[in-house]
Amino acid sequence: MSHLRFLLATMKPLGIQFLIKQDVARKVFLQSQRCVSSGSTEPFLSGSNSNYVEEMYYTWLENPKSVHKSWDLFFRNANAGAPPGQAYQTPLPDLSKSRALLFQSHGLAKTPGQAEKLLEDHLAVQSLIRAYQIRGHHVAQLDPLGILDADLDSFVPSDLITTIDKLGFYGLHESDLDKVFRLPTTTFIGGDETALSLREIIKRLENTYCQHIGLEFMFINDVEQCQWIRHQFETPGVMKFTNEEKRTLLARLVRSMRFEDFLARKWSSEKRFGLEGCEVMIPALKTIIDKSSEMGVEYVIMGMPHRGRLNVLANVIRKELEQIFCQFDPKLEAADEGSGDVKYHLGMYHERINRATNKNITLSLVANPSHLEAVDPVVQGKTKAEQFYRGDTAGKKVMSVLLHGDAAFAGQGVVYETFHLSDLPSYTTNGTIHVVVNNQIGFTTDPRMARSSPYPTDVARVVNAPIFHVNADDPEAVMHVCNVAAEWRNTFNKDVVVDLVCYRRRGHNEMDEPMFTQPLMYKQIHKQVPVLKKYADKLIADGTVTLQEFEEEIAKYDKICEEAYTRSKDKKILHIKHWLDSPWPGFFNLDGEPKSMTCPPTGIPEDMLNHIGKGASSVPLEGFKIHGGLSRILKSRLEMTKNRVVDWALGEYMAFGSLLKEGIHVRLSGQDVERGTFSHRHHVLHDQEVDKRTCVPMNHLWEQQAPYTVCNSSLSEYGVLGFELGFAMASPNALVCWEAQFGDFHNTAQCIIDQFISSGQAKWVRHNGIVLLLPHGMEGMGPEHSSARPERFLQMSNDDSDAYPEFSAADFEVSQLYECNWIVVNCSTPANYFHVLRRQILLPFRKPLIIFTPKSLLRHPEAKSSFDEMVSGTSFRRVIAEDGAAAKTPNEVKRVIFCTGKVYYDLIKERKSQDLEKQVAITRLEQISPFPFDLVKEELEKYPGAELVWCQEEHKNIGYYDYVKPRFRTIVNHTRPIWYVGREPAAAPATGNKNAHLVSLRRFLDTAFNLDAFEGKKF
Ligand SMILES: Cc1ncc(C[n+]2csc(CCOP(=O)(O)OP(=O)(O)O)c2C)c(N)n1
Ligand SMILES: [Mg+2]
Repeated sequence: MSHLRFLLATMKPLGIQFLIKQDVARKVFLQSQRCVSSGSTEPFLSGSNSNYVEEMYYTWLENPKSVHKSWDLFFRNANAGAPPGQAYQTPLPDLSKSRALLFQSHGLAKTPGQAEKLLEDHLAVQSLIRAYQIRGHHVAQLDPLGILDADLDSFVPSDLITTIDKLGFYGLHESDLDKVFRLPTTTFIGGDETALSLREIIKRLENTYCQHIGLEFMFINDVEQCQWIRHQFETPGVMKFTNEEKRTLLARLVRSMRFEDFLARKWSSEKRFGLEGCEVMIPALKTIIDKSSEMGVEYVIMGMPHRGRLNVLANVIRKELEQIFCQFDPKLEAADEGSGDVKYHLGMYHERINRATNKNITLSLVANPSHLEAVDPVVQGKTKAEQFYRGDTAGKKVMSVLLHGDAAFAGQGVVYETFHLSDLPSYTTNGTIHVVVNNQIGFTTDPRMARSSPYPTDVARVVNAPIFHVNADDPEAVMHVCNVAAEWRNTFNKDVVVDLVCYRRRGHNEMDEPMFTQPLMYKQIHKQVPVLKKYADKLIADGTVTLQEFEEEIAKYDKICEEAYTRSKDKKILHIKHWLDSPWPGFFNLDGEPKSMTCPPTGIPEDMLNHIGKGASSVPLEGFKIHGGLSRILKSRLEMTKNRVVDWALGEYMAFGSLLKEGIHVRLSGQDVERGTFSHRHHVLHDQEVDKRTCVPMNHLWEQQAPYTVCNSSLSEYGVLGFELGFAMASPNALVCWEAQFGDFHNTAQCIIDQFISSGQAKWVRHNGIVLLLPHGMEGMGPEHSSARPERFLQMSNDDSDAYPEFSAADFEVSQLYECNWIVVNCSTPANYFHVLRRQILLPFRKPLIIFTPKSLLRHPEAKSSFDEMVSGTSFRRVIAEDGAAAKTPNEVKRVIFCTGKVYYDLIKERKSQDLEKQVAITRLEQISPFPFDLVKEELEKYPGAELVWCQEEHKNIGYYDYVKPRFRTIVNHTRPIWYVGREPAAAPATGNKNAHLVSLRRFLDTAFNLDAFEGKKF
């Protein structure tokens, strides 16, 4: 103890903050714990109490008034260096009413011994209160079936078990139950009262923490937020609902339940992933929406899995029922292009009046693939974009709601990646409400086999999101939790989780037999009275509704369903475009078609190039000191501008800067994109003398311009690419680019690429113009960092290898682009990169654009473009044909080498060194897919007698060869071979040995210019 006091005594107020930061205070108490066990001079500091002392001490450090006066005195005295045994003094009695009661019930604490007991008992009660707040959820009755433990653990904390046990644990006795205790400021169970009997304290705590709501929030590192939650749940009478509210809740449950019943009656053998067992989810969502609308939210964007999706469409979004029912008709023909999707994946967008608030509300449910949780970051990106375009920086008008299944929420890593975006300035949506349909099963797998964490929701703890578990068979408890969740989001703009602990009345889908695998659980489920009946019985019993009213409500909704069913029979055609989650008003014509089938030239006036070049070379802020190395880079940009040339970075600058002037928002996101992985971009300047002072010159280019967002992302591909895809969904008038650090890392976002980017339009008739920048190239850097896996993107391209497209020459390019699922390019010049970025916006429709971007070419002296290639009238060149000596005398050409990307520079160097410029033509494919059949054909016809070669630096089974080969053959009608030159097939995309890399390069360059290499070979 003397050690503690010594250290306490030395903690002068000014040093305390420092000590807290250094965690010295904690160590002090750890030491004090050791000291007190060997005979304490402060008698109340027994070993078991020292934790409380520590707790008190921290609380006192934060705010001396927040602890009991006795503690305040003690710590003050200790701090002032009071000798052993004298730091504690009995506080002067408070004469308030409750205090008087308190002393009455304990007997007047006149002597130090009595005072000490009083203090100890208070400490015990305070700890007890805190125990409920921290661990009460372990005791709460969360499982409606009453057979499972929502936290996967049947163990009940010993300090919260029976009254006797817990009293003993805290050194209290039954005789203390009627004693009155002053309540600490960290509880609201007293309401207006500041002291309560221990019996009442326990009763109220059990009511709050151990009934049908289990609260997890005490891990939050913010006292104000903890206090807020305690206030919302502990305040006596806080869960009272008016009769009107109860009737609305019942009516919503009727709709939810009867909708499922109706589907089950009409289509008993169809999969629909019904909500039975969690019908309360519908009123829960409606409550969240009502409350949020009341607080000013105008647009709610939702993402959800299969379970209950049709019900959400019908009863939350309010899609016309006949539109839903007609989807069950297998004979219905789709009117739209594309392959469409099953009914429980489609999205929806609906503007309507919110009946509870009489305000306008827009609801959007984002279409999603089967891949559980993949839609999470997409929803967040779309939400961010909608907030951004409305200037809703605090998320007061637009919000997202994400629904999850228990197994998926715990199992899918993208959930974690999405949570980690939640507080990043360029990615936050200012709080998401997560609702988990925790039916305590994932397909056939028990929770104990599906996760290692106690709850499926534990992932949310990483961002300090409060988690409200609630028994889904108690609709009022669910509504209270949802109201609080909506208010939480509105108050703190942070994520929150509502965990609806429920069950699944049927199998995974309606065709599955759950008794195969969960026999006991399902025996119980078969006995389980549906929540609607339970709640209706309750309301009828307490007179809130009559049986007749209840039955009328049911009959009314059944009639609505029947009538819609009849109408649905008349529907002969299905329009997927009626299920769009993100309409783009005005972008297409009224039939949803592009307004034209042309693309204007993408070049810009020379003075604009000059202006942007100067902007890219200067620092627009006064007194802003940049790094010397950067000054040199900016100077070289100015030089280039004067010389009318651009390198890669400047070409990109020209594209972005010009689009901004045209009112197009540009957003570039990815790991380290601000500087650029290869230190070439430098879009954010950092003051070398003022910490965190930054400047984005791109935002100072024009007086009137769209904003430019460039943001370093978290180290996630799946989450961030999904997010940017969602951002790009919101508006066609934005260039949204995601850059991978190296192209190969895109495969950790493969699900977004396969499920959304490549196939999104075919499934959901939804356009998306996202741009993927994937650094790619064999540079001897090893198997990683080399290949962006072009073969995979090409393999997923939908243009037919065996059919020459039947478009007219004039609109070949645009028509082909319109038909394709995405565009894959590998530009060899900065000018072409500039054009392809601009074409992305100038096209009358949107397609995803995949660009394999260079690494060494960024600084290659020859990879520069003249302004002449970028000025008005110029355009993106899908093919850059040979225009040197070979092109002048095509009949003398022996070989035409087709290639793409960086290898072109190796090839021309080699050709020059071998003096073969007349014999060998080299033509670049800049757009690989859709394959530029028309332009390649022109080239082939130009050199009728030449041998055709495809040359790539990638291994044969990697890269482009498998894609281009059949297309070349189609053009020549299989009359001429297209020989392969490149690296041998390999399992790894590149060697890790620099020398081996150079040897293989040498080898294939030799073959490329060995004009006898293919003599006598068959094709
Ligand atoms: C990424 C992914 N992996 C696997 C599946 C196959 N699958 C479909 S539903 C399901 C179980 C989902 O359980 P849960 O998240 O608890 O939702 P519930 O069906 O219980 O509502 C699985 C594994 C999938 N759809 N997505
Ligand atoms: Mg489940």
